[in-house]
Parts: sequence; C-alpha cells; structure tokens
Amino acid sequence: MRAYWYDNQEGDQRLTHDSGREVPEPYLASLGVLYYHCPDVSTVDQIAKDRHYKNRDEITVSPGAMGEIYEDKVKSFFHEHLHEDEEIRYIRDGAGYFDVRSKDDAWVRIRLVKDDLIVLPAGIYHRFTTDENNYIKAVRLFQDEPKWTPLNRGPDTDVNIHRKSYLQTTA
Ligand code: KMT
Ligand code: NI
Repeated sequence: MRAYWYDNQEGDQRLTHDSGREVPEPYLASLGVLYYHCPDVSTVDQIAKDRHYKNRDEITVSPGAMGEIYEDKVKSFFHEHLHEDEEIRYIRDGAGYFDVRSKDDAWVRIRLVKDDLIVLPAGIYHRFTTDENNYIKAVRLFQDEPKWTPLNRGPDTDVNIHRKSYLQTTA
C-alpha cells in the first residue's frame, strides 16, 4: 500500500497520477480508511469475524476475465460514489487504485497490491481503477446481502444519512 495526493492532471485514470506528496497512514485512519497487510488469509477471516462480515466473493478485473465489457467496467468503477455499508477489499493479485476524498474534498490515491486489505467506511466518496497493467484480482467482503450499490455523487448523496453520519466521524 502506498497513499499519496492525486495530481489532478489530465490523462488516463490508470496512470499513476502521483503528485509525489505522501499521505501518512494516520491521516487515512482519520478519514476512517483502515489498512491491513494480510499475507495470511486467517488474518482476513479474523477481521471479517470481528466486523461481522458474513459473505465474500472474488472478482478479476481484466480484459481476459471480462472481455469486451472491460473498458466500460473500468470507467464505471471510476465514477465517484458512496455506499451505505462499509466496503472491504482484499487484493490477491495484480494492482489497482482506490481514490478517496479527503476532508477538504481532494483526492487521495491509494495503491494496493497483493496481500493489501482496505476498509472504506460507509458514506465516504471514492472510486476505483486498475493500473496500466489492467489486471487485479480481489476478494470483496460484505457484511450482509450485497448492499454495495454505488450511489453516484450528487445532490441526493450529499444529504444521504450515511453520508451525514460519516462526516460526523471525521469532524
Ligand atoms: C469497487 O468497489 O469499485 C470494486 O469492487 C472494484 C473491483 S474490486 C478491486
Ligand atoms: Ni465503491
């Protein structure tokens, strides 16, 4: 895992967009974003148990796995959105970026590779992309029935109760 401020430059979303300014892990934690290095799946099982997760699945995001819908999928993952539930992703292979909004509404880019696990709190605005290698395999964990419908950012999500509760946790 490496976190840094997004450079806001034009260019493909899969480029590094690295401003060179690091974001320390405690700042991520202040946004409610938690990071764990999990070389062993038993650590993941423990985190899932502690946080009352009941379900998981595995997804491969790549042209090989998705075929012609890959480019559309990658674009849709990159739409800024929130969820009404926490989101956990555990990377098994390849690499990708989760961008999360800071308190001042700037983008923090989080690069994740194999054995990285991230917890994104309910209500945080975020987006995802693969990197230039166009390949990531990840386990998606969810607390209950999959309630991870992405709610794209707009006037409705700004007043969503999960958004409001989230903002209270970062105030
Ligand atoms: C997400 O939350 O955008 C995804 O699940 C993308 C694939 S998982 C790396
Ligand atoms: Ni999401």
